Amino acid sequence: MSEAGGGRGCGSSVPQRAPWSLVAATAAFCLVSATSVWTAGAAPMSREERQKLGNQVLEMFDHAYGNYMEHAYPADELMPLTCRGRVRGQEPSRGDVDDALGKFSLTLIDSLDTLVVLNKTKEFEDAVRKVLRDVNLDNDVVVSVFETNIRVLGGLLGGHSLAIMLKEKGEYMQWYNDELLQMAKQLGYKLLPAFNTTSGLPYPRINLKFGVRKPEARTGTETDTCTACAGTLILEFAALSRFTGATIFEEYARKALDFLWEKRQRSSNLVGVTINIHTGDWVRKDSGVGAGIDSYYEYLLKAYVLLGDDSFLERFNTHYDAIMRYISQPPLLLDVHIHKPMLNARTWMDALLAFFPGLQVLKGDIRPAIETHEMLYQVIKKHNFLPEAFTTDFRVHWAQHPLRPEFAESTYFLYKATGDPYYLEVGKTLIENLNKYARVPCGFAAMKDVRTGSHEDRMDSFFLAEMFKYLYLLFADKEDIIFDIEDYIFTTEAHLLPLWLSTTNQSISKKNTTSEYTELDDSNFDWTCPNTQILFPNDPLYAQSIREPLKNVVDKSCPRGIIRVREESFRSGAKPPLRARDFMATNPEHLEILKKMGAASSIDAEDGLRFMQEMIELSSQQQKEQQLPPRAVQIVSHPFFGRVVLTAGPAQFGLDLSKHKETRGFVASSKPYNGCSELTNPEAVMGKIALIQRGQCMFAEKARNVQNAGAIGGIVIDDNEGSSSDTAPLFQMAGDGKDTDDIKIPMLFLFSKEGSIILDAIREYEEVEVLLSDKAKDRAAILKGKMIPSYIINSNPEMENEEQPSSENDSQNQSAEQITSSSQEVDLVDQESPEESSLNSQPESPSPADTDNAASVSASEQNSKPMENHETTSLDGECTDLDNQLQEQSETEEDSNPNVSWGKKVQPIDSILADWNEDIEAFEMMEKDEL
Ligand code: DMJ
Repeated sequence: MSEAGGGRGCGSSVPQRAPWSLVAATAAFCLVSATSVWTAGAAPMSREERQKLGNQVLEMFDHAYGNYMEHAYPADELMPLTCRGRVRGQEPSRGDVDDALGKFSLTLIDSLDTLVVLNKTKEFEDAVRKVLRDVNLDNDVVVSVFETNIRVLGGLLGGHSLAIMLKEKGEYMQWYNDELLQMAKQLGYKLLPAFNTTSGLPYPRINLKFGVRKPEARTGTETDTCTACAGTLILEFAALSRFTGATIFEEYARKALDFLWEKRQRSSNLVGVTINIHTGDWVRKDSGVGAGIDSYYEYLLKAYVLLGDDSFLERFNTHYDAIMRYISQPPLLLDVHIHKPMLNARTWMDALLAFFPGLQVLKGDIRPAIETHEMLYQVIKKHNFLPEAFTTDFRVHWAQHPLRPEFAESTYFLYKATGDPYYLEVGKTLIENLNKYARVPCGFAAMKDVRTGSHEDRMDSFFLAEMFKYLYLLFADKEDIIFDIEDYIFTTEAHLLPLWLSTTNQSISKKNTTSEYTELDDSNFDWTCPNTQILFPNDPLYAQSIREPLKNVVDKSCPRGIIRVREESFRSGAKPPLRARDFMATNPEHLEILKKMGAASSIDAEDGLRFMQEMIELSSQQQKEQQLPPRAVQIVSHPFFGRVVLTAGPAQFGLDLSKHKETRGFVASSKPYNGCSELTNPEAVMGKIALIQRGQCMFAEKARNVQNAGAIGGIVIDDNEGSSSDTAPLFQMAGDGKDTDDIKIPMLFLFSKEGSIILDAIREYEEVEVLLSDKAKDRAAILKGKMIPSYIINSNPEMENEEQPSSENDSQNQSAEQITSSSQEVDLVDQESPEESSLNSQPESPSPADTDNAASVSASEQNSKPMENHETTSLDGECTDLDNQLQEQSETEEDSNPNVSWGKKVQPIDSILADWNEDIEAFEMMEKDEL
């Protein structure tokens, strides 16, 4: 262990030792001590079961990595639905997401140190040889500086760190001569031109061959970057400098960090999401701990851990204090405005913030970490995965989930700190969900919509770099890992850098530090001292006691910290404040209260502020509520067996699938196909789900005609050729302006591309059975009582290979008899939840026919936005409508006002409320008019 640190004192009760020693070393201590004293709460997990889960993680990794190597390498990433490599330029552009792809075999490099952690030393040796033989870093391709740094530079350095460790052990990598480090250095020099700005903040993108600003570079005109993009370099750059002795990298990364620190909003000590790299002005002044900022905070604390430089700890503590003061509303973490930190900037949270509880563990602040983690876990339990964004009342805001690892990361660190077996059970659920819902024959596919269970043809490299590491480490004992993990620090991409770097080539450490530090008095650190009482609780039920009150938080309405406290005080008899949801324009008392809200008292002011916020939230909520969520059409007959899930639009009439059991039936085309007159083939659609073409009459008319013919449901297929839910926003089918209560059957809408999958399936297999539901069903439930091939049931991948149809023809020729003869009766007669089912529904290995079908499900890689999310375009990019509204408002404020103190909650509310006075007057006018 490095002797780094001796950080800022936190009062006499806390040792003058860097908090990082509370990271690896003490987390391990907690693990040992806590498990040995564990007496109640979650039942301890036996070593046998932990090993079983660890082995499951290994098998899953093999499935992901093996398919990448077999079907995608040397491409950057695997497309798991079409089972091929993603090559930039050969697929439709996905915008910024593609900036991670530099034609440098990204997934292989990102996986290097995972191989060693998972004890796959031989495979690591092979992988390193492949990187050295095949990877070219001199491609004419524009990549993200941030992504290239954390994934590729970090991957090479992590690989190098473990290669030299193995070499020293004397068995593997004996031939290794720092070749990965040389590549890392070459890449480091390629990234340096990005720093050619007066501020020292890097350009967000660089051309690997031509750098920036040359005409051939096709980049260098950008003016803005995200805070995390500029502030997540120090670990990799400092490691590169210290490994090689070339000081320039660490110097550049330090300069960028110094600049960000200088630009923090001085009264709130928060940073915004994006900054102008030339002027240093904040472009987006909202501030949270998720997208756009996350790893900036992470790297300040970890830079202190790795480099032992007090200034980083001091900066981190200052920011942390501000985060806990303004952003943290346990269990929520809500973005605020840097100039008006009492004002929430959003009513939703993003999935990237799930790393934060892990960082809080490293910091030693366990209680809020447990609370936020528990809240996130409940969201996961509701949707199987953490949606990219979810509202403060835990509804899905952006339904995608690209298999992000942040929650697994926090689970691992919380387990290390508390030793509470509860976190092992959490990890087990993550494993089960990945296998149940994301596993496909050729890897693991990102969720396109967690509500419907539909997939995207994408498996990001971070899934291999991070997810499998954290899950494996969660269940591993010390002896399961061939080196001491506590000698390393995890980068934001979970690459491992050795802590001994802190004592190597230290000469550069402070050379370029431009900031001056004012001593902050201890009150600034109330939130931040690692509290040994909390970190090493004697009470084995400590974590459980914190989780308990939050058990049902997701099922109830959002518990906003400030509101909760206020409400408690009103229980004592005083009149409760007027809430937006109760407001009635015709109630004079309400109008009177509203008027008073603009008055002098800070309590009234607070009520006024909240009322206005709630009004905004309420109106956006009401808008959303008029929109029904998307539905799922799942093909359940042979050979699909539930694997093909199509995202469908709902109807404002007919059976509501969210309230009723799903409808299952064979499909039949209606005649006439447009369904605009009485059907001429009622015998064909009777008892079936009718397929109808869009157009020529109202949706409701089509529904009535197929219902009259005896259909049990209807699917309207778009007549607009080539349309797809991948590229067009879904919509709901409206009624015809008349009473539609007579329509009793469920009706769903499919775009042409999705619809043609069903039509093709009919051509191919004649009998096609589908399930119409609000969410794709677990395959175990679908297959209940069915005769199914054993390769579907059997979870052993080798068995899959033995029994799967070996070619397209084999697959297609497989008759019903053949299926029956090689099948097992699944004896699950009545409805049973997927979780209860003993059927292990591992998917079979791919056959070309299967993957073709899967391919057409997600043929386009455009990110589609589910209906609920019409305002959201990108987590890293633009804001929501509400964001923009509030942002515009805050942009009129001065950039920084050192005279304003946000230290006390009451004071700023008055000044914030002044901004709302006009609105309140407008309200009064409006009410008068109505009266
Ligand atoms: C990873 O690439 C890194 O963890 C990064 O800091 C942000 N998140 C992605 C995975 O979600």
